[in-house]
Amino acid sequence: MKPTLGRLLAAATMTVLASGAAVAAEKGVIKIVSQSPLSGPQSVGGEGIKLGAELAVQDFGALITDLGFQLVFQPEDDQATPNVGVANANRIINDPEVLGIVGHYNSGVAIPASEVYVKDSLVMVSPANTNPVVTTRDTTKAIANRICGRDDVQGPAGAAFAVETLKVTKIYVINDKTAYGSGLASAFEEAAKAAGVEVVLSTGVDEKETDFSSILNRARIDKPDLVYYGGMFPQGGLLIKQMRQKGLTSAFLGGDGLDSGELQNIAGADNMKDVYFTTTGVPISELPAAAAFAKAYQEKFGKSPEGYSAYAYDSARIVIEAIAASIKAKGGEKPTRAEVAAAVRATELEGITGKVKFNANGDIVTANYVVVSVGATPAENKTVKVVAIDAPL
Ligand code: ABU
Repeated sequence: MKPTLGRLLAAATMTVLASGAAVAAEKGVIKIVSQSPLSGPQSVGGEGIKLGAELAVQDFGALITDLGFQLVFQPEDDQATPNVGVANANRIINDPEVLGIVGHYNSGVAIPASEVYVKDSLVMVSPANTNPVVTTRDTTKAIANRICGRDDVQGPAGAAFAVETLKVTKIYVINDKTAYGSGLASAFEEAAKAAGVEVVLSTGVDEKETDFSSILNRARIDKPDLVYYGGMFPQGGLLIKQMRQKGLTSAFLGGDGLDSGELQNIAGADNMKDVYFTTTGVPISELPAAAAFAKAYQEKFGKSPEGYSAYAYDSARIVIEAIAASIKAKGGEKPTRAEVAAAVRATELEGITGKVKFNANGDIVTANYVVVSVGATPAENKTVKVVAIDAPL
C-alpha cells in the first residue's frame, strides 16, 4: 500500500503502549482510534477529545497489554468535515488491528462515519455527539453508542430555561445548517413556541459564515429578548462579539457546541454578560471523581480539559475494558469486532463523568443536562441548573 501523507501523519502521532514485549509480539497489535477535528477552527474541542482518550489509554492500557497484546492509540483528524471523517473511516475499517473508535466531535461526521464502521461491526463510543440520529438508526444500532445526552432533550431544556428563568417572550433562532446545529435549534424552537414564545426570526447560516451584519442589523430593529444559536463555538463566539459590537444587549443562549475554553477568546471576555449555554457535559469542576483526571491532564498537556475531554476519557476506558473483557472471554485470544461491540453495550461503569450503562439503542440510560452562565474566563463559568434525565427509549 502506498504511504499517503495522511497515513504518515497518523503513524507519526500514534502512541504505542506495550508491556511484556516478547509476549506482545506473539499475540499481535490492537489499535484504538480517536476521530475528531485536530485541524481547523474546531480543533481545540477535537484535541480535547483526543487528549482525554490518550490519558485513558495511558491509565487503563495495561488491561490489554497485560494480556499479551501491544496496544496502539491512533488519533485521526476528521477536520469536522463529513467527507473527511468517512474517508478516514473507510481506511480504518480496512485495518484489522483496529477494535474500537472514540469519537466524533460533530454529529454531522459521526452519523455518516458510523455507517462505515457498522459494515464490519466496529464499535464507536461517542463522548460528545448529541444529535438523536446518532443512535436512532436501526442500521447502526449495534455499534453506535454515546455517553452524553441528546438534542431532543437538550433543546427543550434550553427552552424551559429561556422561558422560566430568563422570562423571554420574543426571540431569534439561528443555526449553522449542520446536522447538530439545525437539529438542536429546531428542538429548541419547537419547545419555545409551545411555551408561547414569539419566534421573530428563524434562519440558517452557512457554518463557515463570519459576517452576521444583515441578521444583526435587523435585530437592532426587532430587539429580541434572546438570540438562540445552534452551532459550534468558533461561529457562536463571533456572533456574540458582533452582537455586542452593534450594541445589542439581548441574552444569548446556545447548546453544548459552545462548551469550549475558546469561547471567551473568540467572543471577547467583556462580551459575556447574559451569555448562556446548555450542555450534556457536566463542568469538570462539578465532577468530584474527575479531579485527578483534570490535574493529570493539566500536568501532561499543559492546558485545561475541554468540555468533552473527561467524556472522551470515559469513552476510551469503556472501549479498553470491553476489549480486555472480550479477550478474557475468549481464553486470551484476540476478539472479533462484533464481540467487542457486544461487550461495550454490556458496560456498567462508574466513570469520572458518572454512571455509564447503555440502553438497547446505545444511549446512556441517564444523562445530565446542564445550563451554564458564561463568565469572563472559563474558570468564572457558573452552572445554573443540572437535571438528570432518563434517555428516550
Ligand atoms: N454536541 C456538541 C458537539 C456537536 C455535535 O454533536 O455535533
